[in-house]
Amino acid sequence: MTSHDDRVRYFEAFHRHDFNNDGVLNSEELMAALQDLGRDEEAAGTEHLLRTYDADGSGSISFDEFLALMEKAGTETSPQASTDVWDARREDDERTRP
Ligand SMILES: [Ca+2]
Repeated sequence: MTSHDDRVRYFEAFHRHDFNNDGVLNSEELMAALQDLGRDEEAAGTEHLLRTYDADGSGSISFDEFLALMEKAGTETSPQASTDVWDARREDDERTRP
């Protein structure tokens, strides 16, 4: 559940980084907004989030989509973390090799 305070924070970050004032965030604006909220996303990670949460396929994130993103992705592991899991698995494979 997103608290009222979180919603206010997301709302402010969303609008502060809507640089061209079109009411939605493109990938650049989304990356800046996420950084403002303490999520340091690479450009590739931001593109991934944008594609995942762009419910209407507009290529940009509306505030509703941004809320869904922060509610779900805020607690999810980032793509970087899944790379770490892959590396750990690969090390295991090497260790079990004769
Ligand atoms: Ca915009």
